[in-house]
Amino acid sequence: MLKKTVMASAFALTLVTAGTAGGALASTTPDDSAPAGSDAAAAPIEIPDLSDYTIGFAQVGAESGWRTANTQSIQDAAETAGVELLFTDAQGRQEAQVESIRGFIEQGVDLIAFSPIVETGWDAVLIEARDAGIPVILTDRAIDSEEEGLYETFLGSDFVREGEWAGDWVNEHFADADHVNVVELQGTTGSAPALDRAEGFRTVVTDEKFEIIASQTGEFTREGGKRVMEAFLQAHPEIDLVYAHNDDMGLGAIEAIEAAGLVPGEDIVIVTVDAVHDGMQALADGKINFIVECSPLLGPQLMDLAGRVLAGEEVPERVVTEERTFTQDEAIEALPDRQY
Ligand code: GYE
Repeated sequence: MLKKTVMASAFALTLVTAGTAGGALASTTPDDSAPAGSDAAAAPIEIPDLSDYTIGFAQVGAESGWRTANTQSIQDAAETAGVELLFTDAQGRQEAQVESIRGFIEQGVDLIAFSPIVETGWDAVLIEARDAGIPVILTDRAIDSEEEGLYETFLGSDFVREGEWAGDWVNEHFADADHVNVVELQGTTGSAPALDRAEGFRTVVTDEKFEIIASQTGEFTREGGKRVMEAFLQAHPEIDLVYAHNDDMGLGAIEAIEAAGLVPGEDIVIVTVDAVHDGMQALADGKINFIVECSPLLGPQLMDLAGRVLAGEEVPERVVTEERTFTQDEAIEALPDRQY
């Protein structure tokens, strides 16, 4: 079902700053070095006047705090650009997302953007878009395809790097430990962030003292994280570390840990990804121990890239969002100005 959002009048060349910690800053060259402890400088992103155009955006759903902030960012930036935005929510179902993309093609939108729920299974519909001459931009999540030229650019985080940063902290934190029992709450099965965050973590957490005793999807939701963590706690009396692929699942795990009479952040160390407000609060409160940021504020950059594509300009094939990590002290400092 298409929810049509008719946007307010256009503002030509409105300047929008990308925000404070982890604002959506563009970089075409991923920085593999360890993250700086301080905020990246906010670079202004120009949102172009797109009032002559219609863009279809097929969103994943509303599974997490991250997704809510991402949707808001895209809708706000579209409004600033004055573009007519056709926004759909697939409620986590790939078939629904494919259907909305087909709907956008039928309606003859000028550009399609979407965040692919899972990595595979997009060739047919993206070939249809290409045949119809409609450019596609991937935001947030990547696809895995042999087919060339299915999209103009992919704007989003480097999820492998996020997993590596989580793992680097874990290595340091448990430097003196003899044995560490790890449980992993994975994101949506087959999604780019779940696959890559699992991979990045394993690339750096290689010492044999670390044992991943359980790993299961919690679907990126709080409820899923809680349910899976309850089962983990029943099956495994000795859990030292929870690595959750997002804050929401980590927050669900906290509920399960507390219900089991244990103290999250002390009895069981918790590392998550996203750095949304509720996650940052839990970090500040000592219930989460470390968070790797994943910025959802992709709207301004998406409008910027859409404008360039629609103007027939070349755009980089990959635009990586700049991110950082947070310790407890850094979360306390960053929380008052946090945008999401
Ligand atoms: O980390 C998670 C969300 O694709 C980066 O999806 C996104 C992930 C994010 O549900 O919270």
